[in-house]
Amino acid sequence: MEPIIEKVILVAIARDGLSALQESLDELTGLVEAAGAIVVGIADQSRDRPDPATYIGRGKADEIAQMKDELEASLIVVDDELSGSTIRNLSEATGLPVIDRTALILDIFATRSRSGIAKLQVELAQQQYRRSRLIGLGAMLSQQGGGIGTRGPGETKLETDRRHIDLRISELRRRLRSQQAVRDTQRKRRTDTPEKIVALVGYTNAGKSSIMNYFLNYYDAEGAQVYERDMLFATLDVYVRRIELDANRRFLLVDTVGFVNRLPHSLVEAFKATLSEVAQADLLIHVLDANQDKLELQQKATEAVLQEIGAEQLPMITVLNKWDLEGQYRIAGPALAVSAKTGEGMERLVEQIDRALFSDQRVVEMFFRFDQAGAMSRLLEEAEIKDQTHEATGTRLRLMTDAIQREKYQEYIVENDHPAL
Ligand SMILES: Nc1nc2c(ncn2[C@@H]2O[C@H](COP(=O)(O)OP(=O)(O)OP(=O)(O)O)[C@@H](O)[C@H]2O)c(=O)[nH]1
Ligand SMILES: [Mg+2]
Repeated sequence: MEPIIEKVILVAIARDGLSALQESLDELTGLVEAAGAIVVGIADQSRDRPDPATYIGRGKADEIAQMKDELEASLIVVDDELSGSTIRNLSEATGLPVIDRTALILDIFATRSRSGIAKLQVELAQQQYRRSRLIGLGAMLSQQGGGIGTRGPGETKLETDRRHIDLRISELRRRLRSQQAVRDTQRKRRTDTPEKIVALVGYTNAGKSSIMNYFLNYYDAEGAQVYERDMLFATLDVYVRRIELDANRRFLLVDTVGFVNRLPHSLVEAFKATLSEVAQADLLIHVLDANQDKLELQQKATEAVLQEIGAEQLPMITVLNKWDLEGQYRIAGPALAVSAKTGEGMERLVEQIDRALFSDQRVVEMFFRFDQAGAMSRLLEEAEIKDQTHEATGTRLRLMTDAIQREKYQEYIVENDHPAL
């Protein structure tokens, strides 16, 4: 089959102002390009809520119908998740096939997945997506042929029969369960000899796999290097490698799939097994691309997914990667500047990992009189506050501390014998 280079018109509505719209469109453009297509036009519209029939208003849909030939457009990508009937209506109104944001992301995952388990997870997400849109969508998709949104593992023609899809879904679930059983056995073997787990998380293309490879090189670890590439969703599976800082201090480093804004729920759901490695970690390293002015948005996108998989409370070190490049954008909270390329900052990252994993972290209560504010502010540069109250003679704090800090600030500790909270 000839490769189809789709020419895409993006369709979006501005609900939360124009700058949010622009950011969302920039990300969507990146996703369209990651799917091997190009953007030839944008149709956006300010409105509070989508038109119930055609998402954008009828007039705007007519405009697209008018301009599509001149732009040689072959596909519309809508920056939202749509129902089957909205997709059909918009398609009829514009004369172009329509896919939504979710189908686009699923498509990228489908063309990128390599391992058996990732392929099964992607297909499960795709089948569930199709099943919930059968009404209204079927006829349109089958006309569409081999373009974006219809590609999938082992999928040549669209199965519009719901019963057929249901059978396929249970088959995929069964195969995933048995693959998962193999992984669980591997994991159990790991937990029998308890090892700390550190998981790399972050927006796609931030440099997680590159950091993994830096560690593999530097600590001469066993196991192959992982795939790193300048593209969205280069990694779609879980890679676990053992890193030995020295004979007594070792941990398992986990590299996995990157995130984007509004990662489709069906995909997160299907990737639960993969992402459970993250949820079970002892420590997260949140990797941000410091060369991106959008890094705070990317940080939020990652936090949202962490929340969805129940990993938002885990201890976390945030790193600003690609510090060797010009951008050097920062975030509000504490973060460590590093470069997986040059190794800059990596020593400090290892120190922080070391401290978080091996130095007996505990919450203690301390009291600082007002004339001890200097000592307090020194401690606050490195220890995380859980709680603070201002009293008549000073400040009472509950802090997460390590053994070194407790030793150094011993005189301020008021209830040393309390169990860790
Ligand atoms: N200059 C520079 N480039 C980097 C650095 N770290 C990673 N890169 C580049 O950034 C691109 C993405 O890196 P990956 O390690 O594949 O990113 P990832 O976070 O694993 O991405 P996904 O697997 O897609 O989620 C690659 O082209 C890397 O070579 C860095 O510190 N400096
Ligand atoms: Mg990767």
